Amino acid sequence: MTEPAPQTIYLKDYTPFGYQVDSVHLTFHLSPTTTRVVSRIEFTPLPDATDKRFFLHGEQLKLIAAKIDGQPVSPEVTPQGLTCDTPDAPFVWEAEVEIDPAGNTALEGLYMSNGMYCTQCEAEGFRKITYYPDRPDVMSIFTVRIEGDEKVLLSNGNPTDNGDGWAEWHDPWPKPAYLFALVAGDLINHPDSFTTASGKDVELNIWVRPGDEGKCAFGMEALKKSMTWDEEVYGLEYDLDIFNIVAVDDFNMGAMENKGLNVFNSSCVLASPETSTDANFERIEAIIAHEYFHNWTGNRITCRDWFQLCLKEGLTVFRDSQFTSDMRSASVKRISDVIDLRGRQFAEDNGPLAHQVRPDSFQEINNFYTATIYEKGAEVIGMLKRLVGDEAYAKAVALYFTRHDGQACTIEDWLQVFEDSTGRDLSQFKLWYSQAGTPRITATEAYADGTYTLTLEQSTPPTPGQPDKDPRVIPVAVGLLGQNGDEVQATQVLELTESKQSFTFEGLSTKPVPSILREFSAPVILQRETTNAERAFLLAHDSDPFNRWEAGNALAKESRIAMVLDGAAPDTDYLDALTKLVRDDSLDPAFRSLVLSPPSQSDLAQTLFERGHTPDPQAIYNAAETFTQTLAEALTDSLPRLYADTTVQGDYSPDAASAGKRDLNARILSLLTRLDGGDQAARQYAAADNMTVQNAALASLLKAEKGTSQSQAFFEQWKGDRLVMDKWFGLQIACAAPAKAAGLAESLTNHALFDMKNPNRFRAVMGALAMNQAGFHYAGGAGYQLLADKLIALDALNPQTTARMCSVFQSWKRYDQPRQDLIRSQLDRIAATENLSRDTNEMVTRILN
Ligand code: 0A1
Ligand code: ZN
Repeated sequence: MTEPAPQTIYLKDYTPFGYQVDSVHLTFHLSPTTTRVVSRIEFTPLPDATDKRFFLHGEQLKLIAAKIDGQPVSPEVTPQGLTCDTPDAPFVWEAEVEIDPAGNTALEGLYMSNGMYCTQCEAEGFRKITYYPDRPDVMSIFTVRIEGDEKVLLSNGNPTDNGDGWAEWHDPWPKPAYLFALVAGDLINHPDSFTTASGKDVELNIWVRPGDEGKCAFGMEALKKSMTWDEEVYGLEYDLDIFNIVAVDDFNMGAMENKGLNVFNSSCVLASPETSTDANFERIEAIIAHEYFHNWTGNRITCRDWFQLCLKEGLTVFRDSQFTSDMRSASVKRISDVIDLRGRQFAEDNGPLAHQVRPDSFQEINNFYTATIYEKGAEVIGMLKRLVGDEAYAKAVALYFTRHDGQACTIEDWLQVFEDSTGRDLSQFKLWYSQAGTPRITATEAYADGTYTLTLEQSTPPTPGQPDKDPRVIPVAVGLLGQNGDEVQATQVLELTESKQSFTFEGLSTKPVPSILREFSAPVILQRETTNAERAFLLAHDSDPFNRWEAGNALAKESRIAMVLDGAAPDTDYLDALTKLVRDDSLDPAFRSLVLSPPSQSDLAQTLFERGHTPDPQAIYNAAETFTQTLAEALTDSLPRLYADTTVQGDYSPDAASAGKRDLNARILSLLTRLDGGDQAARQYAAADNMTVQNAALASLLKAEKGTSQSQAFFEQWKGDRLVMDKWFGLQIACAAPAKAAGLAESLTNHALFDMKNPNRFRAVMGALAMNQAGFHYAGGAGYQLLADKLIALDALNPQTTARMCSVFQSWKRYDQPRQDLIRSQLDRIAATENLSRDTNEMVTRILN
């Protein structure tokens, strides 16, 4: 059993802290197993406080001494923190604690990674550094002194002084403790500078371990582009003299926006053509932008409490998507985002882990860094912008920054600036924050006497704790096409506010073909009786690139579903449309590649389940294989030409156009490999001078069970590079045949380079297994058992990463009884583990219920 019994925290219980924190001074005496942290904190009691308790959070700390106004005190200490009697007037709290960074495998608080010290304080890690009111609404000015032997000693804000073995930092901007950071190590910097729009010079650095300095240039360019973009698009400038980024190998998440000192998982910042794929480059650019944008949406304006997490995360994801759309192709970004949303957020919203964009209770906040908070949170911002229009959005956001700069805010504050600046009542819109679940929209149509009527009905299925849902306001972007494919009605945003509503379009000479939910204007599931002929028509003619892709995606899904359910052959009309499109050189290669990319096997499983069938992962896999083989054969004559035409010549560049071409090239290669037995892939592998083409060649070969020698060569070439080794581990499992995936994953967990303590490596192996749908769900349950074994072992070391990975079991109830029984027994086994963490306990309990 977990000790102590898990406690649920409720939004409705929010009470402000009864003291103001006027200043914080911290001194760190670094030592791997016995770091001393000395704090000197000025508190002022708030006269009107409802809760006057002086409670400071603190976990896994050894309290050496505590004083108030210089006098020793003996606080009452529990495993969660301490309480102490305090004066009624302003006072100074001083404490000295001892912590053990080297023994901290949970990677929260102060820990060590490859000999360097680093911190991760979001959400509640600061309480593992010293006693403090560790809550986001307590903001203060921090001054930090670090004493240690390391060459580089970094903290937030601006450097103020340093000497041999010490450095001091001062952050002039009030911040909550979750934005605190410290880094100390023998690091090397990649320096640069930036002059802000108002002429302020900012020193920029990316700090890495020696040997990685050649992998910083791309990240630095991304940072400077982000700084310029935020000035140009949002009018937001950087506000310190220095901006530091540090690459860390052991990190639970992608990166962290600590004020002036962003800490990055090294996989999200280090890039070079030889070691990183195009997808890595694009992701790095987006994450650097995301963390930088947090400086305003998150840091200057933060969250009142953790229930408001989407306030900073939804908005910042929305902003980084806008950035990527501006830097690259907006339509390709939108299509990729929707694929991602459906794959991760829809799965969450339609299963036992469904929760609101603003939850009203949790046990462990770390379990709520989810696709719902982040990606659906961003969709909600996108809908708001669509509803009020671009200009009104800009005005409201500007008001948000002037009204709330320096504050810890709520969703109510955010919506209020829109209400005040537009005069619009957003009470119905607010349901997007309080109701979980993905709305279904059913569209029906009628045409008579030149008038086309579109009737939309909305409903949202029950989710845990929310059986009934009210109708929301949903922006549905619609355009109409004439019979010849011309647009007869430009995109119009319909506002669906009732459970059922009709919209009319007049003056049409013939019945139009509707293009509904253009740009995916709302995160809903659109249900509509339609034909494959109409889908093919939209695939050929729709002027909205998203819906054009969507039509192809629907055709792909319907064809596969017919193959799975009826044993049908691949749909020939769809195959014809696809082969035509792939050969159409007038189309953007990235778009062609997206149209060629198959619907995910998990998405197909969910669709089958929603239509009342029990999905069989093996049958879905077989259908995918048959379809791809048939497509390859249908393209036999064109593949060599297509391969040659999409091969990018010259020096590698990660720009969007080259990356799109290489992506299409990789898909062509995988088709070609089905016909030539891997000859072309082997040649490509041998000639590869960048990771994108090397990785694509190896993937094609492994999929064809032909890549043994190349895989060995890859290992020999890259065994000294942790990030490339993650690819090597993951790719083998991703490409493994269903019957072999679990066994291969198990043998890789015994490999000398497998490291449970490194979250990237753990995810590379176990995450890849869970993503290999047919392999993970292979009859017999070896995959489930292996994952449960490893999760149980990891929980004792790193609860956060364990708990996150439990979510791969969330869709278990869609499968047949034998699989459900096998999964349940593994979940029960995890739940019964002695001393299971609060993180994992909460996840498993929610998944089981
Ligand atoms: N705020 C960061 C993500 C992050 C969240 C939690 C962490 O530890 C529990 C670490 C990082 C972001 O959105 O980038
Ligand atoms: Zn974020």
